[in-house]
Amino acid sequence: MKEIKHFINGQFVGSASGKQFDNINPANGQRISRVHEAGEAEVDLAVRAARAALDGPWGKMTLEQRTQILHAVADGINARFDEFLEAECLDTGKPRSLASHIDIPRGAANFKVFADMIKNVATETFEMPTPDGTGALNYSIRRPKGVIGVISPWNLPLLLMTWKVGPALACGNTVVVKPSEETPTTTALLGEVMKAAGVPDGVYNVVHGYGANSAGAFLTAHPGVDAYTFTGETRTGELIMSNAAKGVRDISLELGGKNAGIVFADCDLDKAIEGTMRSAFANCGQVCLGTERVYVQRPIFDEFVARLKTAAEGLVIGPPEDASANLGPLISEKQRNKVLSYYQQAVAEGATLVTGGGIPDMPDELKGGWWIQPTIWTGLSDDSPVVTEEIFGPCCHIQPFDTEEEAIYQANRLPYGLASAVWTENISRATRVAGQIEAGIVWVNSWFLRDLRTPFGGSKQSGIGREGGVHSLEFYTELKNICIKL
Ligand code: NAD
Ligand code: 6OD
Repeated sequence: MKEIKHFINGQFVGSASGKQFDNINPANGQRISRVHEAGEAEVDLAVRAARAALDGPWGKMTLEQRTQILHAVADGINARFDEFLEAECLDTGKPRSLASHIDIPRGAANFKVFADMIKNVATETFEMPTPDGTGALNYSIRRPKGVIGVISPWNLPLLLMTWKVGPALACGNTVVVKPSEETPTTTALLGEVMKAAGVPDGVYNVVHGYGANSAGAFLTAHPGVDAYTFTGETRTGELIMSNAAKGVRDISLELGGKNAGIVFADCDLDKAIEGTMRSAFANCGQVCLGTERVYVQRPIFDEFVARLKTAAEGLVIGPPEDASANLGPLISEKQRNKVLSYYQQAVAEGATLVTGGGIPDMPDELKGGWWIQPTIWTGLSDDSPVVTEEIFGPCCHIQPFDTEEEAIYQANRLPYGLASAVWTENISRATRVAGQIEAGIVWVNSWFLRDLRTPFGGSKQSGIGREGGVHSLEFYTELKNICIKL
């Protein structure tokens, strides 16, 4: 049986305690590998290695040397594209068509884009008059923040981990990464790529394990970490934030959402259906930016519901190796139980079940997997937990609205504020509505269209801080002003 070990100071090492856990394939419930679970000892070794590399070879490299190495990391991922693809699909069960277009290419791009960004973004200079007439010159320079703790989720494992590791390393930091216990493989594989690309030992470290009482908690309690960047549930973010408060460490939190899609009667309906299909069902609904609440203007409500139903029923449920499949399983039994409990609650509360609502009948060899039907409801009340809580499954509730004000009210009434999608061909309306939605990202006539130079993050309980473009440089560096009296 394949073993997945920690990657500490450039070496793959097992846990001193011998503790291991199973990594399960969500498509069939079978074991893929055994994963070493880090204790405090391994986390401490990883943090110390990261500190030594920061004070040593990595910290002494020129920007040009560092960014060349990060380009080599991106090239290394691309050179082993099929291995990364296979590993990501085994861990998550997601369709190959999805991972080959999004997860793996973005995993590589995250290194190149931020290596180029740090080389090309200027800092500030201010000339200043002084009473003696000689003046002063202020200029600012960026310095790495230090050792960064990166804690990542399972839904887009390589993409979301490198989205943080790429800019962190580009800015000259070193990292200790704790990937999700559900999806350890590509984060481990990246260790091999880092080594081959010439990344000095200790710059990129990986410790595996769970959150509470395990690697995640040990990492977020370790005093040797200077800042934490986290993607995951809002509740976990609160815990990490309180740990980071000790020692006044900085945090970047990308958390949960309950995102609204707003479909106006003047939209291009083909585009709105295609976009809502992706935003509700892509990655089996396990995308933080996904739309679980769809508000449709009354004149097109019935047609929208009928067309989304037809499209959802056309999704092909199947394992990654099935080239026609566009809906994989959920990540785990726990996640499926959670999603199914909302499916049951919706029916119990009197929802109209438009489609889905249960577990699909799968062939014998896939019956052990965490399959689930894409599901659409109408008719729930505003305060139903199905409409107010993040489900993170392939489902949405559709509700009619009449006025622009009502749609904006609906989008903003929950404590989350991550993303929204607005569908209208009226540019004035789009601009007006997008400006009033309380969310970090609003897409107009699209969804999950990403330009890595733009700010990304959530408002309200969906997060703290922005990453992407110069905003990543803000988080991963200390900006220092130097004032020279002339
Ligand atoms: P999660 O919070 O359960 O776990 C995320 C990571 O945190 C995992 O590595 C986990 O082991 C670790 N962790 C859990 N408890 C911990 C603790 N007490 N201390 C330290 N680490 C701990 O989230 P998940 O279930 O893996 O991911 C799904 C969630 O992530 C959803 O809520 C989704 O909306 C959110 N998400 C947000 C974004 C975003 O950009 N805003 C992106 C993707 C996912
Ligand atoms: O595209 C990104 O950079 C990003 N952070 C996406 C997040 C997706 C959430 O599931």
